[in-house]
Amino acid sequence: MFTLDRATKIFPETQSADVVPALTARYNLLSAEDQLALIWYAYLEMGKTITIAAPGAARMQFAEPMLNRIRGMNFAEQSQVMCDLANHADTEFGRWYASWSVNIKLGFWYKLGEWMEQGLVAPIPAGYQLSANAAAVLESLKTIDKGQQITVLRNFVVDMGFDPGKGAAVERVNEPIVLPTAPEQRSSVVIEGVANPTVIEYMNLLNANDFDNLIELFLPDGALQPPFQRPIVGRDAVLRFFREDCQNLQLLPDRGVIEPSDGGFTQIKVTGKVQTPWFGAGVGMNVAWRFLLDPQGKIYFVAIDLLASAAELLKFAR
Ligand code: 45D
Repeated sequence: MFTLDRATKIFPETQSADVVPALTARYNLLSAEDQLALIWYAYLEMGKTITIAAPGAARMQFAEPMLNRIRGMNFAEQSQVMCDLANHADTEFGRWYASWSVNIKLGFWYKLGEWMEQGLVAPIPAGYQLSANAAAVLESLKTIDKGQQITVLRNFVVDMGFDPGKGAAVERVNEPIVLPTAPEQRSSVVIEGVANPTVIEYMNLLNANDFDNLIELFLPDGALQPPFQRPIVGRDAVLRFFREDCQNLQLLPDRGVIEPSDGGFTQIKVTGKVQTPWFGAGVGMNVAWRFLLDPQGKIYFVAIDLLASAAELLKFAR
C-alpha cells in the first residue's frame, strides 16, 4: 500500500531550504585552507548576533584527549591537524573524530574556536585572502536566516574527519543519555488544527527526552527522515538516532492539518519552530513535520523539513 518512497512524498508543496545543500556542495569544492577560513569568518559574523552555549563536561570528556594533544603542539602542527580534518585525511585524529557523535564534534570545535580566540591554538593567518569562490559562499551564507546558517555550519562540522567506510566496524562514541524529564515537570504542546494523540505525544515525549516511550509510537518498520538526510528505517535505528542526536531539543509546533489518506492511513502536516540546546531561544528554526500514521495511529513515516522561509509556516494546500 504505502511504500517508504511514496510516504516521503506526502504534502509535496512543502518547500525546504534547498540553499543548505547547495551551499554545502559549493563549500565542498573549496581547498581545506579556504574552508577553515570561511568557517572562521562565518563564525565571527554569527557571533555578533547569537551565542553558542558551552557544552557540558559529559560531552567534552570524549574530545578532551584529542584537544589536549592539539594544545601541546606548535602552530604549524595545529594548522596541519585542522587541515587534515577538513581534507578527510586518513590520520589517527581523522579516524578518532569520525567516530564521534555530532554533538561531540561540535563541542570539539567549540573548544578549538575558544582557544583560537585566546591565541592558544593557531589562528587563521591575519590577512588571509579567501578565494573568489570562498568569498562568494561566505556572502551567500550571510544572506540566509539564522536557522539555515547554523544548519550549514553543522553540516560542515559533521562531514570532517576520516570515515573508514561501512565495512569497517568503528565503535561509535556517544555522550551519556540524559534522564527523561520528571513527569511533574513535563509540559504539553497545543497545535492549532491538530488534536491527534500520536502527534501530540510525539512532541511531548521528544521534549521530555523520553525516547523509550517515544519509540513505542512507531511501527516496527517505521521511519524518520531528518532534514536533508535519507530516512532512518526501523525502530532500532530510529531509537539510536534519538539517543545520539536528539537530546534536549525544544519542539514548538504551532499549527497543522489532518487529512485522510489511502487504506485508512492519515497524513498530518504540522509547522512550527525547533530550538537546539546549542543556541536555545536565540535561534528558532522554521520546520515542518510530515506524519503518515497507520489506521491504528502508529507512525509509519515522519519527515522533518527545514523550511525555505517563514512564509512556509502558513502554507497548507487545500
Ligand atoms: O573549521 O522531530 C572554527 C530531529 C574554526 C528529530 C570552527 C528534529 C574553523 C526529530 C570557527 C573554530 C533531530 C530530526 C570550525 C526534530 C572551523 C524531530 C568552529 C530536528 C568548524 C524536530 C565552528 C532538529 C563551530 C533540528 C563551533 C532541526 C560551529 C536540529 C558550531 C538542528 C556550530 C540543530 C553549531 C542544529 C551548530 C544545530 C553548534 C542545526 C549547531 C546546529
